[in-house]
Amino acid sequence: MINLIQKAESYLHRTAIKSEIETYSYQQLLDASENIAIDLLNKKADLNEERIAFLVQPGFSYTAIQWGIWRAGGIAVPLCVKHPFSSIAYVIEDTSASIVICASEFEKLLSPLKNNPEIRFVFSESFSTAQGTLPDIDMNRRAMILYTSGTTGNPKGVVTTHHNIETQITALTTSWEWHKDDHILNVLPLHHVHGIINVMSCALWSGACCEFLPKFNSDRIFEIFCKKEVNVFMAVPTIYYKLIGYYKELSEDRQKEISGVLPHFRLMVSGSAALPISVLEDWKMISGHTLLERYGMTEMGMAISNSYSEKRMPGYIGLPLHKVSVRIADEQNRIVGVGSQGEIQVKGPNVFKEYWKNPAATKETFTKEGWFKTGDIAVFENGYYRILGRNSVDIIKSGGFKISALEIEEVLRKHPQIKECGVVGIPNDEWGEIIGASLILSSDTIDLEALNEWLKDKLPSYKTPRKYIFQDDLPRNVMGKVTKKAIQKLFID
Ligand code: MCA
Ligand code: AMP
Repeated sequence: MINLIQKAESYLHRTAIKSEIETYSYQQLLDASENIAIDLLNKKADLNEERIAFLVQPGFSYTAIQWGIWRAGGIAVPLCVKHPFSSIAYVIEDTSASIVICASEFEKLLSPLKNNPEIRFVFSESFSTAQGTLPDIDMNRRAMILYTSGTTGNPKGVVTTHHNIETQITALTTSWEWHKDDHILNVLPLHHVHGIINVMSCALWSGACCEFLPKFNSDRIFEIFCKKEVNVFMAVPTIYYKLIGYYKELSEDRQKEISGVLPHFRLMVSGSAALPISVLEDWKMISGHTLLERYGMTEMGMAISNSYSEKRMPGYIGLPLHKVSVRIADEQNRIVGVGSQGEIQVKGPNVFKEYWKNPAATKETFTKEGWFKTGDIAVFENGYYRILGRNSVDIIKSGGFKISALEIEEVLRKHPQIKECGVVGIPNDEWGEIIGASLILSSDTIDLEALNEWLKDKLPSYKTPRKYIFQDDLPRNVMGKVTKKAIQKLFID
């Protein structure tokens, strides 16, 4: 039994989802998801963990499809609405999805897959209606696969069970005191934990309302805030940075109006990347809120959080959430003492089951004692955890998205005019980091506009380099290995 869905029975007439034009009750969500489940089953008794990929905009349809897949016994594989075909095809192929659900607006994008006899295509607007029985779902079954970049080239599928997901949800609903009268605005993409679990699923678990704004837009966000319905907001630091910049350009009257509304919010959260103190302070001036900063990862949901009701520590991520065990360890996986830096390692029912079809990577990421190695470096001091950085320079965080430098390098190397390259993250106030690429050309010059155009269908836009430098050779250490730190320095200088 999936408790998230079961719980909806007790909120039937409350509003579950709000989009710009419509509102939908929990009853409508249950009815639509049941209908979808029966259609997906197509007379089978159980999808038995078949992977069902879906490409729809955030909104009621997305939620009903996710629940429909789960109720039919399938694994939900949400696709990113902003990704180019190559990234979407990679996920569909890697998961061997048996069904692909797409909104008709994406029909053209997905048309090259249409002739694949292994895949059944369904339009999200046209599920058939039929009667049927739904299977009973064990909580230890696989529920979702989300793709995340790692220190190897291709993104990996992170598999979570229903039990993992429920633990991730309840850790937050209890710690942050979610309530059925809450109303959250969801501006985040729905192929990552932040938007799916922290925002959408926590709201639905609580009987609260989740309002969707599919395309990020500062003006629209403030407009919605000023309707005084929303009382909870969660976003990545880049979004707060953009909202602050937009607010500063507004007239004094409008600023007053907004700053009169925001203090009435119950909760405002930041995460997915380090929150700069300057952003925390500026947002406090505007909203009266000290943003609650928390720390998480696709593989484990949220692990560490500042307190909801007690003092929040700027620059710190707080303490472990309910049922989550955390330790700081050195490179030999030995616990280090208070005040010493090391890797954050995590254990608990929130931690994912496995990387999809990748037992070697799964094994590699856990210690012998079963601690998940996050790759994040932190210190425990003054009674709280503080993040210092990552143990790999090849992981970049930009706009809250995790990006593998190696994945971008692999693509760049395929360009006929590029002989060698080194990709790095460059610190940036707005994006956290922006991507820089150091190129060694096989020709005298390169047309960067044409290069960006060439990259368009090979990489999502947020994985595209924003700055380039050209070199005769990449900086190397005495062993001849390229040193990324030296490349980073070139961009910063
Ligand atoms: C876009 N642009 C960028 C970048 N992305 N420039 C530099 N670096 C980037 N990374 C530029 C574009 O080229 C364009 O420029 C302009 O910004 C607008 O592009 P667009 O794609 O429309 O961006 P946007 O819609 O404004 O998006 C910004 C965003 C987005 C809303 C901050 O990045 C976003 O939704 N981030 C959230 C990611 C997230 O949810 N992460 C959670 C994963 P021009 O105008 O010149 O053409 S992490 C997670 O789930 C874990 C568990 C956790 O802890 O939470
Ligand atoms: P992802 O793999 O996209 O789920 O991103 C997870 C990564 O985001 C973590 O491993 C951290 O590097 C980073 N992250 C999440 N929250 C924070 C935070 N509050 N401060 C610093 N980094 C964070």
